[in-house]
Amino acid sequence: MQNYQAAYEVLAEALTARGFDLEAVKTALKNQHIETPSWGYANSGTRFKAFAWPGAATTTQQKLDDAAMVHQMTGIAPSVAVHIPWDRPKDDDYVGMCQYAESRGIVIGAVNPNVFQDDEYKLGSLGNPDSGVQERALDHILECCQIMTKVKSDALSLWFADGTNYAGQDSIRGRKRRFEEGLRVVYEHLPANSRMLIEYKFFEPTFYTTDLPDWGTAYAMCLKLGPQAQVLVDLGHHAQGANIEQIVGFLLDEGRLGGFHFNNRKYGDDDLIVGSVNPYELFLIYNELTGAAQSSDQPASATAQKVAYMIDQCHNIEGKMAPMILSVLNCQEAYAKSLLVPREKLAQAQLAGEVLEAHLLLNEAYRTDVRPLLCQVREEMGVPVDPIAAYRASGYEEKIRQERGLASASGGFQ
Ligand code: PSV
Ligand code: MN
Repeated sequence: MQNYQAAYEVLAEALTARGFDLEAVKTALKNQHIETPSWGYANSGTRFKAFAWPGAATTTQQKLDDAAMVHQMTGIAPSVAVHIPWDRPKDDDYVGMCQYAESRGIVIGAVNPNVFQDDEYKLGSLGNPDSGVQERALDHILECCQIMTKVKSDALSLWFADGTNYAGQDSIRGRKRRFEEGLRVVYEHLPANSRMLIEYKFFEPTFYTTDLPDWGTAYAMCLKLGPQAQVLVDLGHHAQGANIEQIVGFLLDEGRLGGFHFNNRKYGDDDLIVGSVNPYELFLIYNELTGAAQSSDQPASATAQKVAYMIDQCHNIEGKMAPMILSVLNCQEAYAKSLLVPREKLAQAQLAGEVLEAHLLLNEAYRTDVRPLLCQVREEMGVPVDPIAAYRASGYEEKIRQERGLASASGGFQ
């Protein structure tokens, strides 16, 4: 899309005629932020095989370098989530890690504790029947609360692999109570002005019960904990056919939508490129968010403006950097389309019971080719008009292949 100007002029005229404030739309797009995950730059894959990608990051410095490059190409990915201990720095120099990120033009975002990879966690972490293991998990999460302060993060992002595989394996109510107690202690240790994001997942790695299986359970926990606890929606963590935009709308209206892990799925927790399977769903999710942000409804509007937009992907065969850039761009495109929903007209059609008209109005926005608009926005932001082409032409991929080679393991910050 190098010669996009003529198409942009036509689109700009059409949007202005439809009553949109083009400058406001462009400003919103320039302020969009999508956080990328440090682990998305390393080798990962399925439980059957993780195919090593030449040049994939192994150290946290490399992951931060890669995240900085994604930001350089897109202009809207200024932060990176870290996973502890995958990103644990040498001598626990978290301040140094934070400074390194800043020197690369990005900041550290959500801190993700890991209470699922060690042998002790075979029967769970906070939900484990063994109080010693519960304590160990708690200690690690509390350490992550301290790390948040060192890396200037305001989000503790919690996901638990806890659950059971067999009926009778453990007490369902007992595990619930252990979770309530553990999360309560974590909540008390949250740094001031920070949030705890509780991510749910309906199955995997456990297959009979999962302790936090759905948004309702996560929401109930948040209600018990307090206002600093909010729900994190990972797009791959629902049963087939679940209406995610409805979950988003509900949580926004309750002031409890904290953040997203964007990815896409066809069957299970597939962790594919955002928007690659169901771009319409992505648009409908953004439509809820933008509709709430633009409304005067509280707490929905304020909540929508503080949502942490994060990617959680696992690339196995498609490369690392270019797919990450594509995910960021797909979020940008969905957001742009959601900004083109005529909110007042839509509300009128809804109130009048004009079912087809309301549906058509929404779909008109979805069908708008916003690519020339996004090119113009990128031009004005001083980033490449075609970020993937620019990345390919940059020589970065060749450079990291040469410097890093082919590695399957992943280390921390050296
Ligand atoms: C679990 O499937 C998950 O979505 C959680 O967010 C983890 O932190 C992440 O994937 C990485 O394993
Ligand atoms: Mn996730």
